[in-house]
Amino acid sequence: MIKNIRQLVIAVILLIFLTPPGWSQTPAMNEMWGESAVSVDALKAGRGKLFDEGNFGMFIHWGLFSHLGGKWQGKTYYGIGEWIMNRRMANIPAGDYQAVAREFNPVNFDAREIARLAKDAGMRYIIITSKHHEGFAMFGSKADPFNIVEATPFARDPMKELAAACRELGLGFGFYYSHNQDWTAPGGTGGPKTNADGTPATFEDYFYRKCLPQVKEICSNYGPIDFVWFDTPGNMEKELVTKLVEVVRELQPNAMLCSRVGHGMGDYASKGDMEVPPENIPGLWETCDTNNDSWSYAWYDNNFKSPKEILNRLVSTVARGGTYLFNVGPDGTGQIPAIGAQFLRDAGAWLRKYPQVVYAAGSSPWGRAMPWGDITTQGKSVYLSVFDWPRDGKLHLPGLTKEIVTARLLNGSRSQKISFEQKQGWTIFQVPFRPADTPASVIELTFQSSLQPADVEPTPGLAPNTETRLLTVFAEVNGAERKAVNWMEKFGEWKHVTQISKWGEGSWAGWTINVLEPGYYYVELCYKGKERLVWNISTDEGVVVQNQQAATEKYRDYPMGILEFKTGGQHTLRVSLAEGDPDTSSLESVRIFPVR
Ligand code: JFZ
Repeated sequence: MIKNIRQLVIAVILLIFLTPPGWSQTPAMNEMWGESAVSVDALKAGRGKLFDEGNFGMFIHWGLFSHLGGKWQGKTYYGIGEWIMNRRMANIPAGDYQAVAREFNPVNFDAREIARLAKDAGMRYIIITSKHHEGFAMFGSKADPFNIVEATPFARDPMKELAAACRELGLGFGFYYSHNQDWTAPGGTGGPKTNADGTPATFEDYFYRKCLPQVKEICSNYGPIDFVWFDTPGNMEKELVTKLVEVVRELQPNAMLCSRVGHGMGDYASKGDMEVPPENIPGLWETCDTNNDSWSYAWYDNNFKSPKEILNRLVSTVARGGTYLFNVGPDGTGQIPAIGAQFLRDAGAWLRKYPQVVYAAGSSPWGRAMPWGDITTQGKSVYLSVFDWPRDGKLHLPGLTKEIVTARLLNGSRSQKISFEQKQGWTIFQVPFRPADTPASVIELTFQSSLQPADVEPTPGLAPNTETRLLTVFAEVNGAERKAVNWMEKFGEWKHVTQISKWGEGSWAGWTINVLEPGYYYVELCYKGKERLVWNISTDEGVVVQNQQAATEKYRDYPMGILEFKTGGQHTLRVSLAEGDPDTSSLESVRIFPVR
């Protein structure tokens, strides 16, 4: 009992400590982060074509924090670099932080080079931090002297240069602006509580003296812009958010607002950071992701996503119906780290060969990713982007019920016809043993008319030559609780999963799968929990796999045993907790792969 109270107290302290200003860990979290769904009014209003069809943009986090690069007074702080000022990172007093501006001189900044990189990567627009939570304006501001033109030896307005460079190359352009959090402006959320003269500062002081005038500046001084990306609205009042929206609408009628402006007022939904959602989502939405772990430059962070991973995430985001905003972090000299830049160019080289897979492409009629890659559509064509090429000459596609007119393996402008057979609800393509291209090969299928979700039987398949993962998002749940959970891996690096816990008497999670070939399969469960757990997996054929394995507080795949499917065709599979704490035992997915 005492132990439990102690744990409760520790949990409450941790929760308070770990909740960033302007964020909330309550059930209203999605609303706080401005994730609420939005309609497609923007398209009707004539905005948003670039967003809707471009599908791929460059995000840039650049500010004073880039000069610090994850280090303060000789010590490295791991996590998202732009939060280094925060009390859970280096805890830098506002005055000390402001003094950093005197050292900030990004002489290697070359707007044309950055715009050229975005273009070469196949991105269609750039959205850059004009002011992040630190409160430092990366543009010349009359409203507040803490800006790059006035407070640094650099004394140039790099936003003018970047806006011009984007225009020159035909790229769209937009600004990120932290409207609620401002850690150096008196009255800003997370900022000093008193003005310079010692009088108490209110949020309105910050809003009317700095935020609103600066938003007018970014909407007036850089020509027509395509985006204003407000962030972390927190508890900001609707009246104030409305004022910002009105200013943007008046000064930049074609600019798209992301939902993080707050109060459901955006043109499109911004989904949780750093993730591609597992299921198709209707409407206009974007997922933002970063090229390494941090958003802003950090000296140690060279965990760059490979060209293959960039493309896989991009294609999957488009296949889910979204737009991919991919971030780079220039360093304190203004340069984008070379490895990240090269990987982007490599990804762009592939996109130039297969533009139809991404630009203006439609979502996958299957509604979820395939084990080998993902599917996008364009008119009467369907594109299978195969990132994990089969080794046995067979590519398996489950559930297609419409007649294929042609099937071709593309390689740039060349293509070769491939044959296929259809059985038990599967289409099996005969493909060369070697992939046609890297990091992904593309197969184009054409149909008499465009392929619709109604032309696909959505039951996931279990193919004999690849692993299949059954996610709890898609499970039928009986007597247990399914919920989406988020946590920080490093500080500010969010991970998101859907899990099933709170197992009651007789509760289970179930899936229907279409098994092409009967036989033996290894089955693993991905879960977290405490001590040792016993899970039970059973099929409609009466096959049972029950086993005990360890558990840790991190999700991990644990081998359970061999599962036999005695016959092919549709089967159901159920997972239940046989022994262990029903509350903390959390199932994330089931992994099945053939023995042979
Ligand atoms: C915010 C910022 O605090 C961060 O520094 C970065 O700019 C990022 C793009 O946006 O952080 C968030 C905001 C929302 C979520 C996660 C991190 N979210 O909805 O999961």
